[in-house]
Amino acid sequence: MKRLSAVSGLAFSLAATFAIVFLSQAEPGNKRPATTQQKTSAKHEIHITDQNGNPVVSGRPSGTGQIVDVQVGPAFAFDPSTVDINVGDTVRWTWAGSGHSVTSGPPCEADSQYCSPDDQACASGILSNTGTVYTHTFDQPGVYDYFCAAHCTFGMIGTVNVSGGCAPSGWTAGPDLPSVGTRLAGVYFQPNGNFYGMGGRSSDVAGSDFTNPFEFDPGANSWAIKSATYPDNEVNNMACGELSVDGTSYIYCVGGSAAGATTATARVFRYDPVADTIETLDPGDNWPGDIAGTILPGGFTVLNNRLYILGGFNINVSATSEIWEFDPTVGVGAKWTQKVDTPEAIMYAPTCAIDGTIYVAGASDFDTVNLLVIDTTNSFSFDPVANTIGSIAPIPRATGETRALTFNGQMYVMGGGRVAPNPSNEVDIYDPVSNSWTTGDPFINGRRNFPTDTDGTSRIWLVGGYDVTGVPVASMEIFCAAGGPTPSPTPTPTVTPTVTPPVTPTPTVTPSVTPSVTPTVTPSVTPSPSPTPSEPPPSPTPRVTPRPRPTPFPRPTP
Ligand SMILES: [Cu+2]
Repeated sequence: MKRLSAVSGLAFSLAATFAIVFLSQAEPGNKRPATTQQKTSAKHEIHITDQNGNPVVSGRPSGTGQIVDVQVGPAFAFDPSTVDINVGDTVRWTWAGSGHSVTSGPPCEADSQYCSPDDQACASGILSNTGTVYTHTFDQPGVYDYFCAAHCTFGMIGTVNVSGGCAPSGWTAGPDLPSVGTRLAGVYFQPNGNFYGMGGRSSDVAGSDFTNPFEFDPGANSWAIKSATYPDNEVNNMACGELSVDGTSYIYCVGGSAAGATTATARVFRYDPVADTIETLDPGDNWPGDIAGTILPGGFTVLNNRLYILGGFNINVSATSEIWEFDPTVGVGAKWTQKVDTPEAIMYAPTCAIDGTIYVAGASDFDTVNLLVIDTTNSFSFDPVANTIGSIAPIPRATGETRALTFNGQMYVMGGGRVAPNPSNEVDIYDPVSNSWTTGDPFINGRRNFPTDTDGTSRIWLVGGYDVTGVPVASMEIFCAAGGPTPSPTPTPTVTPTVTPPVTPTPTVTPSVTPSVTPTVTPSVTPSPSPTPSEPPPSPTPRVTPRPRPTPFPRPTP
């Protein structure tokens, strides 16, 4: 409580500092176009070569251990704003304007993973001037966001997609979770590269709830039980995600229930995996979606340093439709904002975020007649900024009680479901650009209610859950895209002036600037298919049809 107040106070003073910085920066020549013109010529004076003396193609690696260049400024942009590199490559940022920083973290909150000028005091957002050069070598695959501390709110943000670093390609078995376990939340924690199983339980019997986080270290290929202890036993079916506050990243977890219970908590806690400590937030920050005290979080995902919870399960009563947004950086009582309702009530819903849009595909529903959790093909998109719902092509199979992951700009819906033939091992892939579905490599053992997450480019982890017979298991499976499924396009000497300009509409970024190569066109540049809010969402197919009798389903055990 005390700490949170200090944090928000600091955030405020930081914001004030940035505002001052911006104002002073804007003083000389307030006319942006003029400034831009002036500094565009400066851009051409930067000639960078690689270790072999060859000109470096901006934003694109040409092999292993390469240096990739990004220009900082002079306008409020990084150029290119997105680079795709391989593990072991280095990004070299060169300042073509003054008063900017490279600060790692989800915009606009530092996470202290790297920052200019020297990786020190990242949260203070030190600004540097023209001519500054800052480099960072990326040793782990993943999606690394960064921003300028002075101009983040003006859209001065960038992304480094790092691929590779694992082998062999495809699914392989990993080491068992230290216990059989189900209903954990899986979180990949980028600052230390580990995968966490948060909460959960070893059986459906009361008292079987886990008391400590599980940590998987991909480098050591082993699991550990951490020392930090959960604040209570209502740790099943939590909504968890990595969020940063004032230079530190945490795993925030919301809600949950105890094994065998029909009530649910609204409390929020955060786990610091580096310090191995858990802190419960002020009750004033409890999730308002569970005012009833019986509602579990539905689908959840992180976008722009906010955790979103879509729908929920009013235990053994009904699925729910509220969407809530959690911002960890603001004061007690102000963190939660209610958004538009989901088009149909959803629970245990596969949810992920791609390029600013949140997607749901497949979700559990509650059959209020037979009092059963069932699978559906409910699918839709949600734009948190416009606060609108859009329609998407529905997932081709019914599922639920699983997660969706964002992997190289696509949505991966991981197995799940409980209505025959589920639980499944199928991986359904949604491409938001083409609004279409394909299937990926299935994992080995069908399951549901299991923790899973990804580094975003190369690896997916999943473990535990209920197997096809409904029994909690400990087995782990690991997916690797060794070469990276979306290799950078090869440089072409041909002049292609018709390229899609990068997303930031700053005057400096004109296609004519680099006529000799095809600029890296990244998926994030392409706008998501605009959801058509006017259209009704796809009609749900709730599969209320009774299942074949031979497999009687027990009363749900949330
Ligand atoms: Cu800046």
